[in-house]
Amino acid sequence: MSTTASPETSDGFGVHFWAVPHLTGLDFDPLLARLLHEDPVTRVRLPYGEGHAWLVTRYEDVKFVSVDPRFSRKAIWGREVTRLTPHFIPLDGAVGIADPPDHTRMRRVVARAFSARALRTLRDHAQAVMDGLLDDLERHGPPADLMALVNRPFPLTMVCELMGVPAADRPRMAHWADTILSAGAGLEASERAKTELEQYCTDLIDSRRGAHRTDDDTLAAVLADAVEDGTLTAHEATGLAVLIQIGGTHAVRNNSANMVYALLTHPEHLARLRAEPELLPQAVDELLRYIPHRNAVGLSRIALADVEVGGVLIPRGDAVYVSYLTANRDPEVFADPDRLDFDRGYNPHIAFGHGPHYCPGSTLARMESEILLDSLWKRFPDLRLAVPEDRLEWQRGALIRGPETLPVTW
Ligand code: FLV
Ligand code: FLV
Repeated sequence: MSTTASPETSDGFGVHFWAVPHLTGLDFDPLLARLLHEDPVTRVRLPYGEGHAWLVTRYEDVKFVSVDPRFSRKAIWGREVTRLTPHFIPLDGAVGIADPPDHTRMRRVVARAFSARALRTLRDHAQAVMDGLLDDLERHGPPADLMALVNRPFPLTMVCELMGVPAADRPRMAHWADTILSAGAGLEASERAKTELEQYCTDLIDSRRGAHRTDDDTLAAVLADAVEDGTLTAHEATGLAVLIQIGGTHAVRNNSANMVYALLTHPEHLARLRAEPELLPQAVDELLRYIPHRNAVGLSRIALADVEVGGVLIPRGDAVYVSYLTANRDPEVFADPDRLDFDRGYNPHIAFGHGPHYCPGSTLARMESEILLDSLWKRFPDLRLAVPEDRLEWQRGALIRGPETLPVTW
């Protein structure tokens, strides 16, 4: 067995030890890039958990694994699959680790709240929230940390209003989301945050149960109704709420900050977008494709049978990860994949995942990023970084990548 410590060497049995590096900016993980081109179905070992897991990186193979029912999310529960974090994120039985038909039943409950139609009615409100935050930014004056003043509060406010989390509880919500979605907070702090958020969501949903509610269209009320009528167990409702809150708070904050950073550091793209605002939806989709959203990989699946993927036999019982990041850079699907190209006509990216676990909040996330990018430069046409690019600090131990702060001036 090799004893070299390089993160890019395998152990002699074809298992790559993935000592996830501290990446800055929008740099693409070099190991991931190499695997996509040289070893597209391979095995990796991550810092926590046990043993190794398969890693699938090509677009078509990633889609295949994401939809084939022979790869189960449910079967990872209780297994110490090699992973990026000391703790395991979803609650037991939560939607992220459920398979159809239970999974379908859980998703159906929240689908209406996230439908394009429901979100169209939220759009005016979202714009008003953004305008209020930009008022605050203007009052603060330059230089200002966009992360603290805009990118954090905007998605936090939106998902909390959707769920029915009162304003006074939102700082705690942000803390829980950041602590749970981190590999650096330590096992104890992460587990405590999980327990506290679980209790909070249980109480929030409970508070909506059986009440004679009028005019309560919050997601907490929808979940409470589903518990009342027997569609969901109380624990399933809580598990859904927890994943929606942490994703809606933390992932959108970071991803949208990376979009702002991408535009601030690609002046030609920014100029183009400002000259042709109708490009915005297409530009947001290209940014979603291009931005390396996360470090390493998130949740695995277990092969319930021997399955061949990309010409490699994955034995029954083995854990399998997919990388949506590499799929989005696959040259078989995307011409010149490492280029940010707002004119990309064909862009079937899978930044929100694929198959049954496709992000239920994708429409909300897209809308938030569109409003953010549209409003920011309309209001502050000279917005620019307040420090040199190489002085920006990037979050350490992150699952979802993003800047620590985003100091801007105008
Ligand atoms: O919700 C999940 C998620 C969100 C995200 O923004 C990035 C991810 O990698 C994930 C994930 O892996 C699993 C989720 O349930
Ligand atoms: O990033 C992860 C993640 C994000 C999320 O919003 C929900 C999740 O369950 C997860 C997860 O399980 C693992 C991640 O790395």
